[in-house]
Amino acid sequence: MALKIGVVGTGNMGQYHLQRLATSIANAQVVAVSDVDVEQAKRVADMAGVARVYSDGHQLIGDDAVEAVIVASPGFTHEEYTLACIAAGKPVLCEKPLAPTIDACLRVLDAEAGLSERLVQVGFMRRYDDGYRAMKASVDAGQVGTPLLLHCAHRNPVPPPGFTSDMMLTDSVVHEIDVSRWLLGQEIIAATVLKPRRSSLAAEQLQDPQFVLLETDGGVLIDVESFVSCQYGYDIRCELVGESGTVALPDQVGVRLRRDGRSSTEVPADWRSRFGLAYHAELQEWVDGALRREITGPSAWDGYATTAVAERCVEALETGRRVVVDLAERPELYD
Ligand code: ISE
Repeated sequence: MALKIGVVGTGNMGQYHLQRLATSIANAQVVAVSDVDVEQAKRVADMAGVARVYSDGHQLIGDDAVEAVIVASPGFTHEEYTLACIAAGKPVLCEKPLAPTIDACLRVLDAEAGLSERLVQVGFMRRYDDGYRAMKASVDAGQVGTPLLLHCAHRNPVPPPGFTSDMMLTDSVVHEIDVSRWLLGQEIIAATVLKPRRSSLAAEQLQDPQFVLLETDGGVLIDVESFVSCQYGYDIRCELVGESGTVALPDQVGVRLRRDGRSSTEVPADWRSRFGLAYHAELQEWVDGALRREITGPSAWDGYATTAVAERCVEALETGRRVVVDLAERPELYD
């Protein structure tokens, strides 16, 4: 039996998920879409053969034909739609961020924490990447001993129009914040953001690159280079240093080409090509979990903790100071 899904938001991410759901995800059927731009929603619905189209996400969530919801609308709308899904008792996969502010995330946590089951999953797809999963398996098996340091780089060739220095933290580094917490099983307790020399190729308004230093409650130091105008491709790196060895993400090699005296591999163009398989695994596991009413992916707590750290990173960028992250008490539902 297929899970009947409604997709809120038919922009880039909504269409990206829809296409995959329509072509390669088992046991899933998109039955409704919504977008404030209802003409666009109709075009997307026609292409995907979806009959029910709404201009208001709340109507979609209230539709009895919809059993589970993907929220892929702009970040500032995530709180209201996720709260509506919780109130309707429907599983929801909410694209990151869970909500753009700490207070908004806490409202979602409060709404879900009183339930006996989790309904909310946040779209941190890196946890579904084979490379990161292999790293975590290695760390958990004790192959490199107690973790001490984590070195990360997040490089985009060029930023999208309107990208800001703050977004380098809240939109990009937020992935490293989530995946570090998950790899280490630790929370981040402080953040410092340093400003290296600006790239002359960066857009005028951007402090690019940035160097982020995070401290965990287990004493691990995490450094993240955020560089969104690196020019050459989409490059994600991660190496964990433990007491007895190191473990790192593999290069995403398609084929290795040797010619003209050189040996080369391609660098992915963007996150879609780099994390396409991870997005697939994320969706399939979410669909399977929603059918069993057992949501296991990144939780509302993870969404809250990452937004909390990202907000403190923005403060650290602005002030040049080390900023402490104070998390709320974690509700039992997330243990
Ligand atoms: C974008 O929003 C993403 O989520 C990508 O995964 C990330 O690599 C990129 O930097 C963000 O802007």
